[in-house]
Amino acid sequence: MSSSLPVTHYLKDYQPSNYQIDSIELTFDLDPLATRVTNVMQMTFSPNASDDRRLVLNGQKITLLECWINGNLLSAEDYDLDDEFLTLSPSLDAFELKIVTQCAPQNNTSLEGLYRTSGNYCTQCEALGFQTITYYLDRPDVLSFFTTKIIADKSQNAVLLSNGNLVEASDLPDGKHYAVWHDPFKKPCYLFALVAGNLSLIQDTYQTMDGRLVDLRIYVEPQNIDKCDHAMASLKKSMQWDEERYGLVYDLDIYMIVAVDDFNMGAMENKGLNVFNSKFVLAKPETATDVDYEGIESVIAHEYFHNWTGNRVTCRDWFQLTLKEGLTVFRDQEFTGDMLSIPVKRIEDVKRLRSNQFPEDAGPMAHPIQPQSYIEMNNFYTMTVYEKGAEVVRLYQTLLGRDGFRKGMDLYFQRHDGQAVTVEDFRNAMADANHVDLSQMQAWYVQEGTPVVTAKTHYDAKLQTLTLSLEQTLKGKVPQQPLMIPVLIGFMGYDGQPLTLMPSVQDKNSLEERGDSWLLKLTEPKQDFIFEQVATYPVISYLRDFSAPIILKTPNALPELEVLAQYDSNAFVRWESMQALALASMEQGVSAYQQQQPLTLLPSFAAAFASVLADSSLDLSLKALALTLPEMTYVADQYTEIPLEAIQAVHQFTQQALAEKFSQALLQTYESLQVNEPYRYEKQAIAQRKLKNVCLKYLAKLPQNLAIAVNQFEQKSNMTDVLSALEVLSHHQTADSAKCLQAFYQDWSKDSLVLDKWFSIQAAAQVPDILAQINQLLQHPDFKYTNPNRVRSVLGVFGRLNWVGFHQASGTGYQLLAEQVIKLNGINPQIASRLVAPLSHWKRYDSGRRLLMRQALESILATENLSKDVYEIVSRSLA
Ligand code: 0A1
Ligand code: ZN
Repeated sequence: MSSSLPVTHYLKDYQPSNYQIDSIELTFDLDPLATRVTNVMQMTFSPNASDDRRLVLNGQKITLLECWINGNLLSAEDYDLDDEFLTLSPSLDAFELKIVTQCAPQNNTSLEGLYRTSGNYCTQCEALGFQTITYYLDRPDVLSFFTTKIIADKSQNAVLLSNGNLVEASDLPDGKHYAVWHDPFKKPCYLFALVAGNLSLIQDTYQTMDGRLVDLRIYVEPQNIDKCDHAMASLKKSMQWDEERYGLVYDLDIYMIVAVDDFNMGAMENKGLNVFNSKFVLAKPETATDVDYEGIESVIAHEYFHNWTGNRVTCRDWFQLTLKEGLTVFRDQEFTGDMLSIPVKRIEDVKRLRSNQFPEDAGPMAHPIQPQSYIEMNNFYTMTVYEKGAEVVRLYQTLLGRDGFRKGMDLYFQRHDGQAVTVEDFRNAMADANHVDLSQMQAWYVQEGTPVVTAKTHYDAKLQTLTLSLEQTLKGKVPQQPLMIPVLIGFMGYDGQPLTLMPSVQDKNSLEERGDSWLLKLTEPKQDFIFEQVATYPVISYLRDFSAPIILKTPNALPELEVLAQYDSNAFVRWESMQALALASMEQGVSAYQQQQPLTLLPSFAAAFASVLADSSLDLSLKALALTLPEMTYVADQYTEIPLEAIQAVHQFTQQALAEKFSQALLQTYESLQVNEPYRYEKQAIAQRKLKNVCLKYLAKLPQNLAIAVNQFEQKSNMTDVLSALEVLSHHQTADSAKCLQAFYQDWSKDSLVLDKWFSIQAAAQVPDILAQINQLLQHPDFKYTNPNRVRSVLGVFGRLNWVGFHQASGTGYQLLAEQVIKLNGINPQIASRLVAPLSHWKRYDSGRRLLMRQALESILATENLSKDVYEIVSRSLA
């Protein structure tokens, strides 16, 4: 760390800006090592509570060349300049401020601000990157009209793009040319973008529901021009969906997407000019899997949806990030559900939430969806802000219904179009549009941790009443403010027949009928819900559709889980019950392992597995999900101190035992799903591939079946099947496996996204000498520290997905990760800091690992010139 401790920023310190920037004219004279930026701003003083006249502009890593006020050049005595701020003391209420600076995009490996990727120029300004381009009031509540002139060498930069509409373009002497773009919508600077380079494009049009034609363009490197069709189709579907579902229409005449190879995140919603990680644009059947196709469809939708939820209505300050991200993730989830399958999407989202967000919320980085403080804002683009944020938005829809939610959205836009607002503004719009009091929802925004709800039942056979008691706790305690938790439940007999039960009269306010379910509204720390005229004790289906982001402890035991897994009308609960049975099986396995008893499958789990496998009425995607075991890390989450070796042994045993026990049925299912059709990204075809590859994974646990995987690999039908085959082979160090990996490299070494898959598969492999393998990958000529996708494909995958390899008892995995974090800290702090997470959960492991993980974290903390990004995560982890 540098000598002074980094500054913490607090939500409670928010103050409106004392200056506004009415318009900004930017001129970029692009040069790899000396780009000159001229920034002319029309400023007005707008006194805030502090009564301060000083104008404090943000600016970092740029060289100030000139500064002018109303045409007068300032001298160094006229301002204060340090590493972060340029402070002026203007005496006028309205004036023109002109600032000329220089920067070197070629040397910018942080991929924040203006940088180079594959020889092209591009920008990334969210959250606070604009201040590395020019001096500015870099905060989302300062909205301005942007005009951008780009001047560049024409042969190297045929394409010159910025936000809004092209207003002028022409050639200049010396082989240069320029373009001027004007954005007619006021925006915060984090939505600014510039792209220049030699790019190819595909074009299409979309006719909006009010009859305007929008010019749609996707720009990519020339070699990728054959991989843009799916992205374009996804964009058009998104535009249509947002019109149909929310009445939201696109507002500019042009919508551009640019795909770049070097990008820290998934994509960025810059107004009219989205910049995407190429991973979320490029696809053709030979190169992209179903998961990639779905990822593209949903990220394209996500960025498109931001045009209203984020851009037209933006955030007052960065603590409100979930206002745009939680809402936009919710919208993209709903979109994907509508495009593919609502229950499948719901289950996938819950899996993601549980395996990524729940641990974050239980670890040292836990924070509310509206964080109250940060050191480095970029560290708060988290699963909590995004995914839990989306769950909280979903709560409004669950409580108000789809129509009520839509009314709230309408009012939100009516009130706040063109403004920078807060999560309270969103909640008030939802409440006011529906004439309800939603003030209790506030607790979801400010309290961290996953709520635990414990359900208990009492059946009174004489009175024929069933009392269901729900009790909520947060971090083991009664929450400071009880949360409003909607719990959707249903009833059935032990024969699987649905039952209709009626609540007692006094419960009517806290209960709502929803189809064949009841929505219980838990608002107190503890609450009883009473049902009357209950002839026999029913099976209760809890938390249908995962109606709240909680951990629900139910009294359901194996017999109830078996009934639910087989008969529940709710697909989520059926899947959940299968998971619970699998978990029960593995938990008893862990105990057996610890007592050195032989491992067995729990009979009720094996029976349920058999019946799912044989069920011909079940949707194939749901079947694939039901037959997939919970991940080892999910099993680990059930323990206070993780019994790693036991979980690994039991997980391995369970897969093996199922493969042996059901080899016939699995093989039959596998073969029945072998279709000789060209790849289509379509629900049924996706489901078939998914189930087929789940079967393959089990089958490959038996050595005699490895040939099936080799055969599937060699067919080269599509990347989904090729990669699934390669993945199962990668865990076996056989000649076949080596041959397939080699062949894959030969085929794809020139396609960076496919090559990432080759790196990932090897980084995730469950092989004994994984450390040597990781080191080899790091030394491979195609490994690049400056490319985030490549780094994630090795180090991200190793730390997050190779649970057993990373947690080797010797601690070599921890050391390796720490060394790599230190190395990346100097190259790209955002990427370095994101790699730390797997070490941060050290307190949950056994004493040996605990010590080694802590030492690894301490070695990072002891590094000189540690970035704020890494410092914040490591210091919180060690606290
Ligand atoms: N707003 C983008 C994600 C994003 C966030 C931060 C970035 O740099 C630090 C880049 C992109 C989204 O939600 O899609
Ligand atoms: Zn977003």
